[in-house]
Amino acid sequence: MTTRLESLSEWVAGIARLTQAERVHWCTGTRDEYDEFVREMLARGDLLELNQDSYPDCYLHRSDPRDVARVEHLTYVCSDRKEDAGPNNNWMLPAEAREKMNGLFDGCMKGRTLYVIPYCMGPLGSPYSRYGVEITDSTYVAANMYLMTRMGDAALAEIERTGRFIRGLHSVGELDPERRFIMHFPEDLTIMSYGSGYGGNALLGKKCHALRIASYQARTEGWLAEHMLIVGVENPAGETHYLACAFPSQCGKTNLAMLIPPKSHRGWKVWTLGDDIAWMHLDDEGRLRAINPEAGLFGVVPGTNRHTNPNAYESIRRDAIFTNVALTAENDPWWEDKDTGEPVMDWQGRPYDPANGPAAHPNSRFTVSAKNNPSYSELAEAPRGVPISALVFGGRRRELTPLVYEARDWAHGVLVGATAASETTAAATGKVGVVRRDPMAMKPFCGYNFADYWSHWLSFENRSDALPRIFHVNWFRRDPDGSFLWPGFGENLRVLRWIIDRCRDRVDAVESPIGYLPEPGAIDTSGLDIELETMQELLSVDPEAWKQEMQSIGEYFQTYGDRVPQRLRAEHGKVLSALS
Ligand code: GTP
Ligand code: SPV
Ligand code: MN
Repeated sequence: MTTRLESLSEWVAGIARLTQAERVHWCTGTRDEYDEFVREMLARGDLLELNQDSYPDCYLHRSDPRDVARVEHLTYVCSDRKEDAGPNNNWMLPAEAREKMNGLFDGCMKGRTLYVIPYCMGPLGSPYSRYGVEITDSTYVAANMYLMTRMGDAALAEIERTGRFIRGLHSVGELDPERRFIMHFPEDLTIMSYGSGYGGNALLGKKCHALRIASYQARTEGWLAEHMLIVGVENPAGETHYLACAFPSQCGKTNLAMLIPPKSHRGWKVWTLGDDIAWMHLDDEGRLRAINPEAGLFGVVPGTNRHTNPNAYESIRRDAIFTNVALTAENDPWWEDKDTGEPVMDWQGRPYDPANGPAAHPNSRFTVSAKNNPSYSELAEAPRGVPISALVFGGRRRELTPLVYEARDWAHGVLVGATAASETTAAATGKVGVVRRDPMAMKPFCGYNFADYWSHWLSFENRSDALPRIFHVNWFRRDPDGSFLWPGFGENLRVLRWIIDRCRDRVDAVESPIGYLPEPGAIDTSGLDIELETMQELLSVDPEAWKQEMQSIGEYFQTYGDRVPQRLRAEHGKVLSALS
């Protein structure tokens, strides 16, 4: 027994018995311990050393090729009542799910080490932070949790003090997709995940705890747990505004959070607070304040280079774990659009052959401590977080959705979030490039019925008159040849400037049926090689196409029946009639 908290020691003992683990290791969270994890994985071949001159303390992990992404069809929310999970989630009766999972976990750690990982989501000591304990048989998970969360003794001490923690049980099992489930029991604050070693399926502090379970808790406690980056934008006068932005997986959160201002924007600075998850609470003045529950980045590798994301490129030059990238002849990691070097071995360890597809897996990832990021904000450690000026929803849409628009007010903003849609990406298994509804970028992550979630969002309207303004952006419009219309990446700062100017009432806007759009010329394009017509196209609203979109949204709302809040239907009705 390595804790004085009986509920924890009994749980661990029970799981050790069930799984027949050979050893139990309580993680302390020191660098020495991480180094030991790395040595063990190197010895077993779970990690490969990269070129230590060019990539010091960097390693490559190759997943089982059938285990490279989140598995939404195998992810369940097991609330007592099916309606509480909602049409947005797969559901199973809790007793049935437990029985199934206990069957899978029975004896699954024979001959293996069981790691106990106490962790804290959020700055240690913050009133907004929450704690969890993950049990896992994966050294890779333990090492990633060291980089991604505040884990070890300090978290355990706090758990022992309060007695409160989320229980997360994980085993890689046989990595058999037929024996793989990610189960959530929000009413019991428990997670059980079996059969995958991949990020969102296995690092239980991230999507399972900080979004699915936390969103359920946030609803009953009056706060928000969102799939949002948090970024600070400092102008040349030294004023900083904080934005929280919800884009679906692989739709640009990490890139926006780490943005480096283009050369044309001398004197501007961008500070990263978080790149994936935001927990937001109202403060005494009614302002929404955000903390990042995570302490590291689990970022998409392909597309990262010196021009698109210099901060990320710099962050992953040391102390990083790469998962499923390719290798060069020099044993450097390589990925598509790295812009330097060339692959000799693909992500599966085969000699590189373009006929086999991309050299790096399209969902290959890096794991690094957030502290590696040159633009990491000191305020990311602030217990009370930062006040949010604007909430921004977005998605990947080749057509329809303008570069940027603003909601008329909070309730309309909730509609804008609730009606977001995006093309599917390689972050989850399944077809890529299919437009699907992804409200608030939370389709895979909301731990309860979306209709209740929209009501919860709407409820903030009655609790504060200092709420952030709400916007929608789309960096991914394309011309008929498939080229992006907007340069994106660092140049997205130009759009953030308009958003901030709107929040400060410094700039007028054009009213449209879907919300406020920038006036012609209001987005600064100086120094950009972009045609006037392209800007017009990026900022136009096609009433006929939008009418169809709104009608399809009406049908989508129908699938949630009469649980959909009346207020949201009314907002939808207003937009629809403005389009007719
Ligand atoms: P998750 O970690 O899956 O939640 O993804 P994310 O939302 O953090 O997305 P990320 O920033 O990693 O970007 C995903 C992909 O989109 C990468 O390949 C980027 O290079 C690309 N991308 C990001 N921002 C832009 C942009 O402004 N324009 C274009 N064209 N591509 C972008
Ligand atoms: C996402 O898919 O949104 C990610 C990666 O951020 S994962 O940790 O797998 O969820
Ligand atoms: Mn994500």
